[in-house]
Amino acid sequence: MDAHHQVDLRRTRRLNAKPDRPGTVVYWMSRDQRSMHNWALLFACMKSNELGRPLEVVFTLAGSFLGASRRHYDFMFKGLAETESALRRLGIPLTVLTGDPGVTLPAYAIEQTGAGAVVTDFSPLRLPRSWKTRVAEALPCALYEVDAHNIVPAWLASTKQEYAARTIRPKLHALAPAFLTPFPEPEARFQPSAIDRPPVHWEQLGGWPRQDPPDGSSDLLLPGQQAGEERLRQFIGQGLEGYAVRRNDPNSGCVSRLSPYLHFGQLSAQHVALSVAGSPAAAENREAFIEELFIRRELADNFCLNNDRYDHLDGMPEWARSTLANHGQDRREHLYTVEQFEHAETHDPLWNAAQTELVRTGLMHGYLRMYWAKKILEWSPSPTSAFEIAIVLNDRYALDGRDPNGYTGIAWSIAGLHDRPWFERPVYGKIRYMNASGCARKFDVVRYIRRMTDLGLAGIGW
Ligand code: FAD
Ligand code: FO1
Repeated sequence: MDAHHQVDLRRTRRLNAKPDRPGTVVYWMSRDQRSMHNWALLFACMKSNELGRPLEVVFTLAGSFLGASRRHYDFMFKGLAETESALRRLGIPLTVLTGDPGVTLPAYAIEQTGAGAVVTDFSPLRLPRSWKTRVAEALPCALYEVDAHNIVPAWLASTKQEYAARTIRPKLHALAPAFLTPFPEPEARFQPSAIDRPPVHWEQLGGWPRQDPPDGSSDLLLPGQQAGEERLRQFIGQGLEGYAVRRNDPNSGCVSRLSPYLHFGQLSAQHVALSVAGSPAAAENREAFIEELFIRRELADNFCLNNDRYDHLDGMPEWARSTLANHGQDRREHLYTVEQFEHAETHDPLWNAAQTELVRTGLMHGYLRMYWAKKILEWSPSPTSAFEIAIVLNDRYALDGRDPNGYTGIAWSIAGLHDRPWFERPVYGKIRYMNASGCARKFDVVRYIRRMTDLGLAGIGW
């Protein structure tokens, strides 16, 4: 099998009406920062063979990206450096351009490569979409977009904003047999000739924020494709078997912690899904995991792709905005500023422990993320400010922040997205409520708090 015949063209779409020309093929890598299991790279490879021209990869470093801080750039650069080496072994150079991608990418493609076709990966977020609109316009050749992130291409799964998991699930399951297929082996090959480009000096790259936020830690997950593969292997060996029953217990170690690798595209969700599906774990665990990785994750891309206001209260369902407005004047028992939230200075030890986990490790367990966001709603002056605070803190500290999953998770917790009205209560209105005693029924809250606070970082190992 070779890449030539393996890329389903429904994974690709044109972003302008310009033709391919004789010239280098550029893969403008953004969301899918890996050399393996990458349909955008495979399609670019296919184009390069078709045109008989070399292939090169370009990453546009966009200065400050949606509140990202040093921990994110460190994670991203280490992963990209590994990808650069792997690509070089395939005869494909990787170049980094610094500045506004809407300007730097077309200038490079025209002046340095005489590009014949440009291929990029897909993101539903507004910022990368706005870069692409400008690049599509400025290029003299075709710009193709390939959904290398989702198992089912987001534009094929559904053309409208879905109501909930229950409405997108049958659509995704119907398309899964066509798309949840193995990757060709070997993957990227056959590009006709290599071009010579200087290696990237990652440590010398400028134009990104070097500061970590206060209280940050450097003891984070190991970045990169290989570290992601290792984590996947460990999870399949040790955590997956408890996933269906114990995933909501933050002390159990039964979640994958793969989200940072998936966010930066250091791992392919399709590869993860195939690995889990082929594992010896019990069906209930495989199915529960694939429900999150496939259905919930692709529902989040569907939401951001089809709702430009994915990160604002005014983009939320009508019933939720109206119930929150009805309770806008309700008395809040506690009110905190963004700084108090940030420094884990609330009256609630469980909330503070969850915030500490986020700040120290760049991760927060998924069950606590819901509790964390709902309490921000309860203790903020308005739902609008709660929405903003949750996004700022998530994007500043979470290694997987600035992701459709994050905007969707916050919208679900605070503004009823993909959920239904519940019993009415103060502040929340009909938004689903959560409290600490509910958490205590699910897991050993005291143990979790002790792990996050008393034991400090050394005790946070899962
Ligand atoms: P696992 O349970 O091992 O799941 C495997 C994968 O499935 C995850 O890596 C993720 O890609 C996907 N997944 C799991 N749960 C969800 C979900 N609820 N929605 C969509 N995809 C899911 N996820 C992010 O990737 N980035 C974020 O910034 C983010 N912020 C969130 C904020 C809030 C308030 C909430 C409620 C959820 C947020 N999520 C976010 C979704 C989810 O909590 C995380 O994806 C999950 O906790 C990551 O841990 P894991 O990899 O161990 O998950
Ligand atoms: N993608 C880029 O193409 N250029 C960047 O400079 C860049 C920075 C960046 C920083 C943090 C982060 O979490 C992601 C970042 N990405 C960058 C990746 C990518 O654009 C996003 O992950 C997706 O758009 C999310 O859908």
